[in-house]
Amino acid sequence: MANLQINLCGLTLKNPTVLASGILGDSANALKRAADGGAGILTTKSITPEKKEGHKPPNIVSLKELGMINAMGLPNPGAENFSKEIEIFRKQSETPLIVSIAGKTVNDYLKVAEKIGNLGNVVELNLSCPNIEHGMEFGQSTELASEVTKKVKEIVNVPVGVKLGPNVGKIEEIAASCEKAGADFITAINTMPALAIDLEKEKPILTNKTGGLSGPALKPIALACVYKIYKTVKIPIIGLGGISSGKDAAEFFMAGASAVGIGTVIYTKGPNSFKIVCNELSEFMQEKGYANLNEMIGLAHKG
Ligand code: RRO
Repeated sequence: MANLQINLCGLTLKNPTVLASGILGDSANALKRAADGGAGILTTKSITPEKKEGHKPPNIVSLKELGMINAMGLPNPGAENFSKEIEIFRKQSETPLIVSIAGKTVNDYLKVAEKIGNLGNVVELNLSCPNIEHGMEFGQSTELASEVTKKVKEIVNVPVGVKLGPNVGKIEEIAASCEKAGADFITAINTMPALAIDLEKEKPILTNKTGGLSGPALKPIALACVYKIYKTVKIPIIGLGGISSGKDAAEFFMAGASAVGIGTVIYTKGPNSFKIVCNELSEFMQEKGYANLNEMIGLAHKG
C-alpha cells in the first residue's frame, strides 16, 4: 500500500478520503458506518439552529451512470439534538469530524457554530445549498462569504472552511475572499442546480422542482473549479464531485486538491467506497512511482 497519509489543517488523516456532507452524516450510527468503511475524515449533514424536515418525496432522481439529482431540502435534527449524536459518535470512533453548518442568516451560522462548532475537529460552512431559499446566496457574494467566515472564525477554536458551489461567476474569487477573511480550507464543489422531467405527468419529478446534480456528470465541472481555486489560494482544497475510483481521486489531486470527498458513489457501492478508492489510488501511485500524495498535488499546473 502506498503512503496515503495527509495533513489537513494540522490534522493527520490516515487517508485523504472525506465523507461528503449529506450522506451518512445525520446520526452517530450513520457516521460510524462511514468510519467503518474507511473514511479518513467525516463531514456531518449540514446542521441548522432548529430541526428541519426537508422536502417531501420524491426528493431524489437517479440518472443512472450520470449520477443523481437531489432536493432533500436540508433535513437535519437541529443543533441541540445533533450535539448528542456527536457525543455518542465520539465514544464509538476516533475518526475525525468536520461539522457542517448551514443557515439563512449570519446569525444562524453563528448560533450553530456556538453550540456545536467545537465538538468536532473542523467546521465547514455550507455556503452553497441549491435546494432551499437563499441557500446559495452566501456562496455567491464575496462580501457575505467573507463576513460569515470572519465571524465564525471569531467564535470557534477549530479550523474553519467554506463549501462553495459551481453556480457562480468566478468561484476562485469567492474562495480568495474567504481565504482573506481567515478561512483555513475550501471545499469544492457542492451540487449543481438541475432538473428532471416526468414525461407522463408532464412536470418536474422532484417536489421541489429543481435539485442538485451530483455524481459522474459533475466531475469535469468540479475539476475545473478545483483547478481555478488552486491557482488563486494557498489554503488546502477538499475536492469533490463525482469521485468513484482511485483514478478519479488522482485527477483531483493533480488539479490541486489536498483531500477528496466521496458522496454519491456510496449509494451504489456502499460505505466501503472509501476503501475501494484508497486501494485503487494506492495501486495507481505505486504504478506511477509517487511516494506520497504531496508529490501529486497540483501536478496538472506544471508546464
Ligand atoms: O439537503 C439538501 O437538499 C442539500 C444540501 Br443542504 C446541499 O448543500 N447540497 C445538496 O445537494 N443538497
